[in-house]
Amino acid sequence: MPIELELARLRDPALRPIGEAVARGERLTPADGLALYATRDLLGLGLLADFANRRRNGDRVFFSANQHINPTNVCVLRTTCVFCSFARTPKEDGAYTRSLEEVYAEAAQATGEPTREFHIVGGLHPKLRLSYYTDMIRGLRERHPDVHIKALTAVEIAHLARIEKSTAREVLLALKEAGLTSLPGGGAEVFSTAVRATIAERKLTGQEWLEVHRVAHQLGIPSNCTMLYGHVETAQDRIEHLSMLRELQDDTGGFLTYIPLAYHPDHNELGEELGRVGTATTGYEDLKAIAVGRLFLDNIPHVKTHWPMVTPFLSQIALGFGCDDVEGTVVYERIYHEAGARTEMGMAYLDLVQLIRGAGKRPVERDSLYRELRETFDDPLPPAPARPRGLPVVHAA
Ligand code: V47
Repeated sequence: MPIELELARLRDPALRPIGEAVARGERLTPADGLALYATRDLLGLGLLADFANRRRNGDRVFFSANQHINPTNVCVLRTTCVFCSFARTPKEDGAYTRSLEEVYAEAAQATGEPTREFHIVGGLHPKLRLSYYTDMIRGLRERHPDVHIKALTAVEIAHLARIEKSTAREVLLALKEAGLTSLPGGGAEVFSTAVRATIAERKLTGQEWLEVHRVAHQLGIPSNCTMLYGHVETAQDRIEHLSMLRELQDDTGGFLTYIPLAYHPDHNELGEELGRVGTATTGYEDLKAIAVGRLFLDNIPHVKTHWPMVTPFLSQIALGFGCDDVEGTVVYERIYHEAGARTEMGMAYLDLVQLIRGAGKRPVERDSLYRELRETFDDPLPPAPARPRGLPVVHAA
């Protein structure tokens, strides 16, 4: 049945011409993007984004059975990335660096579970070499041959290239050879030089982040992309960021999904400075971030809602605001929980299925490359992943 866009339901006159462009399948301009951010007609914005999403994905919503693993929180940018609550200096309380055996022990939770992806990101450790990561990937592949490995943000890739006095291309080739499937989208934050100078001084520049992803795509490594919103950035900064992602995607087609990341202000310097401790983004902002992403990024196939950050409740509503993908089972989430997220550490497989169904959508289990694995959930389901509640054993760096 063809889907219809009821333009008469738009209350904001500024949305009308944009709605007509969306109905015709035309690309939105930066001025359109700014108007989308400016509108107070949240339901009108959602209507447009839902239309764009349904045209592409119907009522299907993807999810994956994944496990997040963070091998170290020691980070050379500890004092300059002021929005991050996860990083530690080597001697700071709570600093940890896993041995490979500890990583394998954490990953062993996947045995007998329907895990399809390890999502591995961490700090920029001053001493860990590329071989630590290639050995880790090989070891995980040997132990879990069916599990894809999505590992290391562009920032970590660039850091390893510096440590090895090599290039991002060489690092990516070595990781691919070891068994890497794809790159996660973290570290993008907001590309604006002024914003980076405030929140992430000394982190690689936006252009450098994009270049690592360009090279990955050229090497046949697909990746995700993100934008960290809800701190000091303006609507103009956000649209410039999205425009740069869209431009790279026009060139390479290598981005699989876009994930807007809601800034969490607890236990970090920026939150204190902004007087925002205990005050995360609002549901209104979160839904706008999803909807504008869906409408502006017309060439990125998927838009994912990250339930650990915005709550499963809001993620379910986001499925009606342009989102076709939900973060997976996760198992143990550290980065946002350090920053004050009050959600569970992980979500059971069946709960994800129910979350999606409860929004009137059709759940589709996927792998890291968005190959469809399972659409029927009425037969006996695989066992739900365990939900660890305590902190796993760590040793100081
Ligand atoms: O780059 C750090 C963000 C990112 C905070 O590719 C924070 O599927 C909010 O890469 N408040 C890392 N955000 C996470 C990441 C990711 C997450 C989900 C899915 C995917 C994917 C990738 O976490 C960092 C940064 O942008 N972050 N600190 C904070 N206080």
